[in-house]
Amino acid sequence: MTDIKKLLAELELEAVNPGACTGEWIEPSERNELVSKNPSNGQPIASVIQADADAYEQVVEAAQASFATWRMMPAPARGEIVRELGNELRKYKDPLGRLVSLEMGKILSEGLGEVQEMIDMCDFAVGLSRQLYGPNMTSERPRHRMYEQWHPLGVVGIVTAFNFPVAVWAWNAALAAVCGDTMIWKPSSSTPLTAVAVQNISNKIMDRHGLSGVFNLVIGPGRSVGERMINDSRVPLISFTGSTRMGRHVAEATATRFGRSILELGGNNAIIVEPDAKLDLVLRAVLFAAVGTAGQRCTSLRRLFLHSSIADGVIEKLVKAYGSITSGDPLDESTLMGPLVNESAVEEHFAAIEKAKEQGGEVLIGGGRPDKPGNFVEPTIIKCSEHIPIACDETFAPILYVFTYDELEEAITVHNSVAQGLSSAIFTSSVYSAETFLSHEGSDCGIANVNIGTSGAEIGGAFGGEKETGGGREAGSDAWKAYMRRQTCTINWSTELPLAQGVKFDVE
Ligand code: UN1
Repeated sequence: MTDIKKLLAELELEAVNPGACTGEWIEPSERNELVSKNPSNGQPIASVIQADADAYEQVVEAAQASFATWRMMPAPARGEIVRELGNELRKYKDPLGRLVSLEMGKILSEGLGEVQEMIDMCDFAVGLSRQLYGPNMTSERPRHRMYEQWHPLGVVGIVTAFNFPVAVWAWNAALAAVCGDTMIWKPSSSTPLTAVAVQNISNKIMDRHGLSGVFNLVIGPGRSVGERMINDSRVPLISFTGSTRMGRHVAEATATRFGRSILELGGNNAIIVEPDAKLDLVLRAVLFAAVGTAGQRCTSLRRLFLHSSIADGVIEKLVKAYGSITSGDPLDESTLMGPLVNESAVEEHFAAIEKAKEQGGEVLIGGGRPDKPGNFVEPTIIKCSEHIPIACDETFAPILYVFTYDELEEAITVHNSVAQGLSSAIFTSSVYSAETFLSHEGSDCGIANVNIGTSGAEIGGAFGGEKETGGGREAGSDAWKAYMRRQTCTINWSTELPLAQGVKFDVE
């Protein structure tokens, strides 16, 4: 049993916490309390006073003011501060991982993994702080030099979802910080305490350097605080993780004011299993991707395409494995699946199962609600003889739709027929099948794996997807470029003024 009081104290959380911070915590004048509840039993953990318009204003002003000095600090010096943040997170990995599990409901190993993802991101950003490169181009004009450089962008708004309450902040914050941006984090209202805990940790580092206003926090409702931020022209970039419906709204709001957005929206991820696949790997990958995090990852496996020659055997083994999944307290080390985030997620889970049945799907296992308090559901497998309409929707729950196919090309066509395009995978030993899946006529997703499930990506790659997933890229590779502005510079060191394209424009 986790001693909740002790855990909160370790992370410097109170029973009631202020919900806005610039380094200094801000007490809003109105007392609008948000109670964070444990999704495993519905019990309150602690609460946060939500930010009001005044608190938001103070935070934006602080973020803008600190941008003026932060951007002038050499990037490797900013990297040094991010290195310290990574080290501090190493110290707090255990309690912070526990709090993620307690408040969000993912199992402890995944809660700890999420903090590790933050640490990895800090390490990555430290290296990057010496590599914010721009290329040199060869000029067509004599004694001219042309090159590209990158400048910090300004204040970045980071809107995160409940399912990765801290890692997705780190994807954005570590990059934005080394790029010279300051930022405002609006976490999900379902996970305010983890955000306060992370802010406490970053405050320690910034205090050490006499800095504030770089990492800022506003906790408050999307309809007031979130709306204010996405429409605020003082915030040139909004990085948004959440539903496709909200993402469309964010895209419109930012585009109207010529702001930028990074969108990480819904997925509808699938695995294709070829006849020559190593089935023991398939089984483990499917279980982790479909049942892990109770199906509440953007990368969770929702659709499984089995070649008809191996389908019956795989289904039989999967059903057996599902039967032995233990659900319960995510902090108990024997638990494999925790609860869903709230009661409406439970309702959506059952509504999707009902629709699937109406559309001809056959529930092979699951479909029920365990007899215990909390937002628990049974992980569910639904066999479908065709690609039914409900399989085109993303339901944030542990429901797996299973289909059979005969030709790989046919499976890829159906695979790509959904509106979302985040993560995808094929299991095969054949170079032909793997390369077909990875080719221009293969998977249309932002992430395409071979013999690895759809979830659990490393931070080193760019993370994100196509179509209704929003097109954004975060974390590794060159995702940092979205947090900076590009400048093309041409320098003439000759005594002439030749014009490009051979244009003559001389006065007598
Ligand atoms: C998300 O679900 O929003 O690839 C992020 C993964 C994790 C990140 C998921 N590294 O499953």
